[in-house]
Amino acid sequence: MEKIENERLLKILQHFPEIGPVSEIVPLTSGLINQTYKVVTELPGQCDYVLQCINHHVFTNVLLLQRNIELVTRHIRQKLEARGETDIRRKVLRFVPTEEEVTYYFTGEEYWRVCEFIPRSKTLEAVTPETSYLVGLKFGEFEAMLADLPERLGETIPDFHNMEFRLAQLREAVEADKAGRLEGVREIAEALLKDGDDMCVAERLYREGKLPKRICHCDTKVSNMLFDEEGDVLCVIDLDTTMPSFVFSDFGDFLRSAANTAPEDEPDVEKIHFNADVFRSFAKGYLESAAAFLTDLEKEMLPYAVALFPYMQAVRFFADYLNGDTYYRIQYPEHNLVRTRAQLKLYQEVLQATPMMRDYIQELTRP
Ligand code: GN1
Ligand code: MG
Repeated sequence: MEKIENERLLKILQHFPEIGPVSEIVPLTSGLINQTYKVVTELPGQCDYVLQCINHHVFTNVLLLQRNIELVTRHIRQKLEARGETDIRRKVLRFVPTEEEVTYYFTGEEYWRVCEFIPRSKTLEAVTPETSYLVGLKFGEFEAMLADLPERLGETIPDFHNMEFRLAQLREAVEADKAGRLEGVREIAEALLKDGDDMCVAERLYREGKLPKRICHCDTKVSNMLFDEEGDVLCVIDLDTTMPSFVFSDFGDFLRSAANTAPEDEPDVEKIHFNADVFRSFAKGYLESAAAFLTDLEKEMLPYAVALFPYMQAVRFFADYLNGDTYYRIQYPEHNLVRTRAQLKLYQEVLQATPMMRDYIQELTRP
């Protein structure tokens, strides 16, 4: 890293008094939204840290964001303590206070925060049926632990997983055609809009009072979970989008990445299939820890959740493509279009797997 950049980051770190002398700051490349670094400290026995610049164009209300995160981590820590858990430092994130006793520092332009780096932990980039069972258990437990959080959380991104809202954004993008890209990809817009009504069923049931919102993680990819050296799950990370949502968010979005046989931006759609084994083991783990608080309707609608997320992601990627790539970081000019096609293909594969998923969920939830 450049010397000037390094000095700038060191200055920011000075506002977090508990951090001792730093020997190195290393960029951590992951995530499409926030800029993240590992801060290696000098003294033996002192933990390392993760320094992050919060993308406040995405998370416009940083106060609300950090309040949510503080409430969530405190609640989980209390639960872990209450059940006599050991090594809690590695099982829930801890954010470091600034000299003002808040968990973010504002430079006048940017918001920064620091959390402890969890030692001897790793992320997995892909899952096997075995690991997806463990991840299912853990995300189900995460929701279960937060089911009795007394405080109300705000929406860190308003309408984040609101399908009606995402479709409205797509319609606007089609209408405006800001980047002049619609010609030639019109059939994608049509394919997406044709299924719009079906995919908005959760929002309608919510208005009718038939579906609840609960506190969900809303970014349940496998890379947002830390494992220890033995391959056991340690802790859930990336809590930025933890907010009230349908439980479909956590169930569906996990399988969107984990049960895809190819990356989310695979250019060759023939490689994209839905991995039924990953689905089954994740569903089994998830329902083992979440079934107790889910309603029958929520359980019955889990296959819908699995279709909803590739569909929603296709809508979001495509709207961003039409808008001229203003939201997702891209690596090449057509990246968002490639991502859209890949998600659309996954959506179609999931629809074909729906009868199988229905049978399996029924089997798991039969009294
Ligand atoms: C973004 O930054 P990252 O990779 O955690 C996005 C998710 C998308 C994902 C697609 C705040 O997540 O909703 O599913 O990209 N997060 C936000 O890769 O928009
Ligand atoms: Mg994220």
